[in-house]
Amino acid sequence: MKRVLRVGAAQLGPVAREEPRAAVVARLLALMKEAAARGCRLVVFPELALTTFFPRWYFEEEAELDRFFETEMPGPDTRPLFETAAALGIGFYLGYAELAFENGRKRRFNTSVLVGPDGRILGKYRKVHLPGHAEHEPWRPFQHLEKRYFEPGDLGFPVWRAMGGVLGMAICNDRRWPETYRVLALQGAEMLLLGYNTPLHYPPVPQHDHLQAFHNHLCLQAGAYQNGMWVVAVAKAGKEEGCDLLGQSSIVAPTGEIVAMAGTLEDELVVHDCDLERTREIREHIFDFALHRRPDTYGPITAMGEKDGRG
Ligand code: CDT
Repeated sequence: MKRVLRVGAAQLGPVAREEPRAAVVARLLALMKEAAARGCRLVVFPELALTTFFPRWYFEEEAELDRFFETEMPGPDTRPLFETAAALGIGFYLGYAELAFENGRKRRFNTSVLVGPDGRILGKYRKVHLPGHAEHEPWRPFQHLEKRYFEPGDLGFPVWRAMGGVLGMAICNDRRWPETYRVLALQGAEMLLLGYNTPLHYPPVPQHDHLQAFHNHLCLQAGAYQNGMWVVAVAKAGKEEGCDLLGQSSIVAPTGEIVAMAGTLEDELVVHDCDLERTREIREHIFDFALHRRPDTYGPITAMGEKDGRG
């Protein structure tokens, strides 16, 4: 018997630095309504979906940085997303910059939430693998200051039983790390929801620029196949403030096949009927974890060492 979750991957085109939240939310609402009209029960938006990809700038003033962050979710600008989701009976994943006040201090995370079809937050994820650099590097044509502007996520990789399946979340650079998928798969995740902002130009290793699209699919397809899970990966795409961002928003089956992909670098919805039962084809055979894994030999993966920069 099939267990189908119809999902929409809601790619966004560029968001301008001065574009107001309300304008972006209007774009997200249009995609959400289209997803609901096409029968989706879940719609996935990109990483840091409410603003331009601001880590590309070095800000001297904290107030300049603060304006890209949300102090509450939902807040006044984002509440229409939650209300519309509830009215339409559709769940969603949304990436945003989170400013939290915890243990008496300001904390910043690159965050996503999973919202149920009743408009209530089911779960939160904070990006674990933060790429880029912490100091201003003026030699770069644009910055990638995620290590300056965010703390590494402190919530691990939880899974949620929702919408008839077991769902996990990750954000952008997390998709390049096999541990992300495996930790989720070991908890039974059947589908990974992931938003991303990937510049085509990587200043430290420009000889890889022509491989950005290949590396994107390489990671998504390997992660899906080796862990027998669906992957819904959604880009913010196109030329954003002079920086070219990869598109290619994709839905990948547990076999590693790309079953749907965006064809533009603009706001675009890609829909697929994901049969969550298909995870079994992989997990009960070639990658039957209980039968074939040898965790007794994998110790160095979780041991902290000098090469982690934390040992
Ligand atoms: N947003 C994000 O994580 N982007 C990175 C860019 C490459 S590393 C500077 C990515 O992994 O796509």
